[in-house]
Amino acid sequence: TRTPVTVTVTGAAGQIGYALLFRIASGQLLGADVPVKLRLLEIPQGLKAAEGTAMELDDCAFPLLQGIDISDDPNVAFDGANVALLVGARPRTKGMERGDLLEANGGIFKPQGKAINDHAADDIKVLVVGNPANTNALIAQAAAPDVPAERFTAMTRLDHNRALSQLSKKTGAPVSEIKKLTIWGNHSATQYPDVFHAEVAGKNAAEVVNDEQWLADTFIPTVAKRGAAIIEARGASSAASAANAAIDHVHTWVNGTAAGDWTSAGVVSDGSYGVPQGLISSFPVTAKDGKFEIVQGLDINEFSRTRIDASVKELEDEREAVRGLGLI
Ligand code: NAX
Repeated sequence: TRTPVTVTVTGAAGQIGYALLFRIASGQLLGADVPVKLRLLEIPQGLKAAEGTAMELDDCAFPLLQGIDISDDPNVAFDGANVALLVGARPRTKGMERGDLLEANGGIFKPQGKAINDHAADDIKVLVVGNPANTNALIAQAAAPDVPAERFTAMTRLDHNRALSQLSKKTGAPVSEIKKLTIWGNHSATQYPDVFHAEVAGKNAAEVVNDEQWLADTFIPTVAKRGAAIIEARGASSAASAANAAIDHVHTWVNGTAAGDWTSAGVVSDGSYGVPQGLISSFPVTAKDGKFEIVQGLDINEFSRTRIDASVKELEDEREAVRGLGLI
């Protein structure tokens, strides 16, 4: 039998946490043969609800689940962690300026980054889900100088999956036949879902669609504003689909991408495609042997260039703001 993998989930009592924990414990995150230990991190007000979720996890009698610990102390929750899913964050409330939002989240992600630095296992992999995800990931990464920077990632897989679904509806091809879609930039309304290198049943997706107007006026805004549309319809933000994307992100990171395909993830830029080094920006990535790699050498047309640059500019502004606040 394999040694258990320790998975720490922050914001465990929240709605994404509730949709995520049962799937991790059932083996969907790492594989049906990998035992897991769960560590739940919550703020003091969330501890009781986290205990309730832990009771339900017990009641599932998952064969792979080898223990659940709950804490409000990051130093305890990240101790020995192999995978950390940073879901808990400070949401934007009415009248809150962007600077206030970044500062409030800095107060969460800086100490969590430090705790990961000091206590996590050597092979720690971090996925930041809590918004603003890219910049929160940057803050945590900057607070963890002893951890290789590429172990800190931000989630754009939900955007990727939303784009797959929209393109499938438009073309009539099943999602299984759509490859090489890319989300570029920030997980925000400026993100750019790119179909120019994508394939639909082996053909170039942009040629299959053959409708730049639809791309600009329907596809891109539908994907970028899907989160708001879910809130409008459901009265609450995306939870099960966000948890599903977090599962996909880590599963791909650990188990690799299929030959002839790639996915999207917020990873530390190496300067590729004109994205300033060190920013955590979404790129087309492959995964192999537990490492993401940015797909190199794609031609970026004018349509894409403008949109990638605009989203990257927003990330640069966020980086400037958190620098100004002394958070990185
Ligand atoms: P909830 O408000 O339901 O849950 C958040 C939980 O985090 C709460 O239980 C809260 O007590 C806890 N928490 C707050 N500060 C904490 C801290 N310092 N340490 C540990 N726990 C803490 O939010 P939920 O709907 O679960 O969403 C969580 C985050 O995911 C939000 O920031 C949200 O914006 C973000 N999302 C990111 C997405 C992405 O694609 N990257 C999509 C879905 C989602 O909107």
